[in-house]
Amino acid sequence: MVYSDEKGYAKPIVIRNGTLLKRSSYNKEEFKLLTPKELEQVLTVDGVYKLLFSINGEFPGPPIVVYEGQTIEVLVRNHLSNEVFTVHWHGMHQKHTPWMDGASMVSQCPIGPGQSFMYRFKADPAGTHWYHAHQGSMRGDGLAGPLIVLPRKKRTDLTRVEDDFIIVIQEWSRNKSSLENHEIHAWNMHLYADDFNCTESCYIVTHTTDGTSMGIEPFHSGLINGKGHHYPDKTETPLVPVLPLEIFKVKPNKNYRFRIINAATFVSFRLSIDEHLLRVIAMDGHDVEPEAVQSVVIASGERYDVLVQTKMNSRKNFFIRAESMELKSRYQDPIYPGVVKAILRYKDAPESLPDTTRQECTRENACKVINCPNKLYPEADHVDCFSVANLRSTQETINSCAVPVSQNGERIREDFLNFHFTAANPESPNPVMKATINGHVFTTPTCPPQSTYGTKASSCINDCNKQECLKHQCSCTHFLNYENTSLGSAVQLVLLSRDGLQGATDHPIHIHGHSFHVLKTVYPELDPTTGLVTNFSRDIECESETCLKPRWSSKEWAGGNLPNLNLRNPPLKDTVVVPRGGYVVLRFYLDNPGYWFLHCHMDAHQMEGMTLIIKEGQRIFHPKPPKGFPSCGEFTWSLNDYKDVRIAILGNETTRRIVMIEVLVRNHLSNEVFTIHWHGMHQKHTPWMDGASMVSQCPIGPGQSFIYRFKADPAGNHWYHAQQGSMRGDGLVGPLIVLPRQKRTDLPRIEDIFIIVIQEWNSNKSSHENHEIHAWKMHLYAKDFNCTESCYIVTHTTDGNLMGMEPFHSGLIN
Ligand SMILES: [Cu+2]
Repeated sequence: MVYSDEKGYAKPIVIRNGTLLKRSSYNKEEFKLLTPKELEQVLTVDGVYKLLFSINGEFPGPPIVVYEGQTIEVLVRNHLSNEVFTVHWHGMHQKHTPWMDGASMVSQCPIGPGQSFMYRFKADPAGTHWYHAHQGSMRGDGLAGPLIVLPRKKRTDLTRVEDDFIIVIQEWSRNKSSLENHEIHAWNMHLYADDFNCTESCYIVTHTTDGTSMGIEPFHSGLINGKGHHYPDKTETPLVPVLPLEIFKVKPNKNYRFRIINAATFVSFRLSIDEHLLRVIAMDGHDVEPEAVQSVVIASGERYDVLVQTKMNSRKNFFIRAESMELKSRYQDPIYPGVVKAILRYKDAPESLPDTTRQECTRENACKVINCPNKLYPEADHVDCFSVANLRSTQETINSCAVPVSQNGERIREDFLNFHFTAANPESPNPVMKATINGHVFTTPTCPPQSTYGTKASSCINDCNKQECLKHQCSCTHFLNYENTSLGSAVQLVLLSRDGLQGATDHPIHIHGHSFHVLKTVYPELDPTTGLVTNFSRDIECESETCLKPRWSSKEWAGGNLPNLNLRNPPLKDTVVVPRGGYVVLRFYLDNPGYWFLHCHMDAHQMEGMTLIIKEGQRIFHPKPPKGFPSCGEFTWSLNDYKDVRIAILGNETTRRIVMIEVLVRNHLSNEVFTIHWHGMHQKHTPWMDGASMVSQCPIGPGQSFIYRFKADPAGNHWYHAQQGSMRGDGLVGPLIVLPRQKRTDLPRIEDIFIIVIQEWNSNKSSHENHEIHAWKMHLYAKDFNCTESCYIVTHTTDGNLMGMEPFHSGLIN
């Protein structure tokens, strides 16, 4: 929570006695009331100070609204100090422009700090879509926004809509930035991440009603259009009631369209409006026959368009509410789910919070819920579940996008993809489980296959065929290869989530470059009274418990012949939830040559390896990228290449021994780029080895490597450190000691040499946050933005010079 004064200086906002106040002076404890206009400009989020990414100063990013078929042109400029990213246009088919898909290291290289990239593509298909960063976990901290493509032809089967609203819903990790969360996932520490110290109590994973693990990560807060409350203990009382919620203003007896986008990194939400029905009219942008429900369950990446008819006479406020799917503890005791709220405000309603509740579901008046993650709820919940496969495309949708069927009675190519957790060594007493597809942990290519041509393209890929992937887990660049399946033909995918683990869960699976028809969804067998899973679907057989090679339990079903597929009017989607122990059957036509990501939209799973690349059509059929399309890759030069440099360095002194320093730097970070500066080295004849980012070289991207090679000169105590943003402040440093050839003779004999690396340490904030804090001139307040105990006041040296511009936290030696 920050506001900018008229001079452009940012200042924090504090909460005193339930009121939001702004600090008006940096060297006094002085606060003033925020005007309503000022409050409107503040990103209050959930009331906690945290690094977030904004697009054009907005959070979520500004909506892009266009007409179907128009050319969208977006200039993306990266103003971050260390991070790279791309922007994926979720829902867009990118026909003829596969290199505009924004999948980092698949369609393009990421956009570096200070760089820009022009996206240009056709708005197709119409509907509610969105855009988000496709690099590390950055979309979770703000790099996302709505993308609405209006149809050229209006739907005729709907009543007149008074207004069109957008709901971007997401969870919000209040303690940690997405950069930290990413590393926490990589180290499998998310189970402990609520409070590593277990100060009050340790976090234990939660479950849905059918026993599936759901809260693998603790739920902190939820946001609707960037606003939300934190509910401690998950009860109905917010921590800071004064924080604004998003308000949707309506008039009585009208129809409103809500375009709901789940931008969460992890959480599925059950969304409803108190005392109002939702009429679902579209999913992932594609029209369906209207279906009235009490709530929709929306998973990460999905979109639902609903119509809401307002009451005849009302001057009230109603809650728009969404709940996470966690309903039971590990021990099957009921728990409170995470809650997100916004307000539906009727004309002339008071400016107060609603006092409404969600419809009580009873035997006489059961609640209809669409897209439950399970087949049914326990009997006592009185919830009627309705799968997305039960919805029907409108005739218009089917006319413009026919259901894929086999041509000339040939068998349809069919592939099974199991989204599960497997171990490289399942026999070990403590096997490390990784999110995989058919046992393949995805490794990112070191150059994007879509925009890389020639021999380089194959060297960027870690080939799965060279590995033993059939017996147990392997790590490689996993492809679903349709290269030899004719373009234009229909293909079928069977997506399942099957393993013997307690940790197994439902996965929202997203396919780039396509919308697909959902022909069937099957859930595992349940006990109707308890709602617990009793058996996985028997339609599928596995070769072992790990299930690397699933197949139909009945041979006649192969090749697209599974019974009870809806081939008449199935819904079209681009993201679909695969229930644990069940499966989803989908089809699409191979009509879009290119490389397309297929992955779980739960960020942690995607990052861990639940990803593959579809190769559609042979390379010669892929549209070539425009001239000057940026490239990236490794920089590994041979000693032979270094020969000329050596000659320059050595000159006539070829007889003398010269020490060359050779360091291979590999960037294993997910989002950050950096260079290494060799502080003290003269770099004579090798000025491009100085490691000054954007002076001597481009920074080293995530997954990339770079060989530094230079002469150790002069002798003495030197050091090396990252020269990018403020990263050296968080550990990218070390000593570089160059011993002299000739010993000093004027000193006594030395028994041992010690190195002391001394530095200050900011225990509250990462270098990334500090960098931004500086950029916004907020460091004077940074000790505690809330001034909880007292506000920080700048300190001075003995002669009165300003010294402690930033509060000193800790210091470290080595
Ligand atoms: Cu997943």
